[in-house]
Amino acid sequence: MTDLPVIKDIRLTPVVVPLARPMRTASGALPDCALGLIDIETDADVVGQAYIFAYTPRVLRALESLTEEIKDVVIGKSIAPEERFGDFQATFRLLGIQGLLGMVIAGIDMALWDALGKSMNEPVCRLLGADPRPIQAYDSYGLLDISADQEALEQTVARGFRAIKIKLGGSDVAEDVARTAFSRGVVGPDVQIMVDYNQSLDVSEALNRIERLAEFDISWIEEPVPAEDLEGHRAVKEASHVPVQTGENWWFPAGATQAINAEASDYIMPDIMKIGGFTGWIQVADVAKSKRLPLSSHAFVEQSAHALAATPTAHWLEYLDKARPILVHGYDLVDGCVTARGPGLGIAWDQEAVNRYRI
Ligand code: SMN
Ligand code: MG
Repeated sequence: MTDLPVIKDIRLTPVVVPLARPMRTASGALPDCALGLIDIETDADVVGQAYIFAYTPRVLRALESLTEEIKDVVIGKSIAPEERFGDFQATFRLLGIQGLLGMVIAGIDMALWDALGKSMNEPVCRLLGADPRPIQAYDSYGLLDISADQEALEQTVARGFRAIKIKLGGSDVAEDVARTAFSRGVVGPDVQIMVDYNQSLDVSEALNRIERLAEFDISWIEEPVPAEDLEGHRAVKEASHVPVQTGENWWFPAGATQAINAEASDYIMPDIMKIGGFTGWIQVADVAKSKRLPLSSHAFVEQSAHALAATPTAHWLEYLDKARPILVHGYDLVDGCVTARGPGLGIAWDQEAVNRYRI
């Protein structure tokens, strides 16, 4: 057996890319998309690449300089992702790794898995023990504009999506009902509809609104109350006939385990960045398997297609295609599904676009 490539350098390139559909939520808007592109140079003919999602351009420069400050922890060592994750955990045990530091560590983890896949000429999912397979995907919308979004929803159905997610909240229940009725009217009875409150309600208001939406056949209600309110999520879950979904704001497997043990939701949807890259994800996928919890992804179309392929309780992939503007080839929808490809994550930066969107 030959030795693994050794890490020579790591950098994060901050970009702000346009969103095909700028997104409004009950807890703030995303007019465009702030990404950190991570490149890991090795001593072999392999560059590990992955991106992280910064939510706001305000933190991109901090992420760039954090990457510069912490890269020496792993430079000179092999690209073995789980070992390098352990190095970071040990280095920052006293500080803790949530927040911006955790985002960089997770990004480096994903780029290391990409490098490992490329060095073996295999897709990342195969390193996790699974062949690429089609994962059912839903189209992800923000707060709908009823006067303008009909055509977009029709296109969603025409493209073959069998589910959509819409954002609700931020105003009164009448508006929620109007948006949900409008969506159901456009997509018809055969397309599933999930709704996302982005943490904007309290328990009693959540139950009130679920009642009002009952007639529209909702497949899940997401983050009805603040993400850290595990008791609140559990209270909604116990009283609701609509399954409760949450997880995009759980930090690392420890955060996920806490929420799962609190029985906070019927379904779970870790974010592959906040959960700690592939190294964090596979631990949570294991817990989900033992508890038989349907597990969906959050954003990160490409990384999630690999992770969900290796997730025994894989449920839905969120098709929030935010990195496409800086990729040579995005991940397309085929028959309502997305399938991972290799080698590695099967992505490459479109250098001209990166130069254009770099801040
Ligand atoms: C969401 C919020 C913020 C950025 C991206 C996505 C959202 C979702 O909660 O689940 O799509
Ligand atoms: Mg959400």
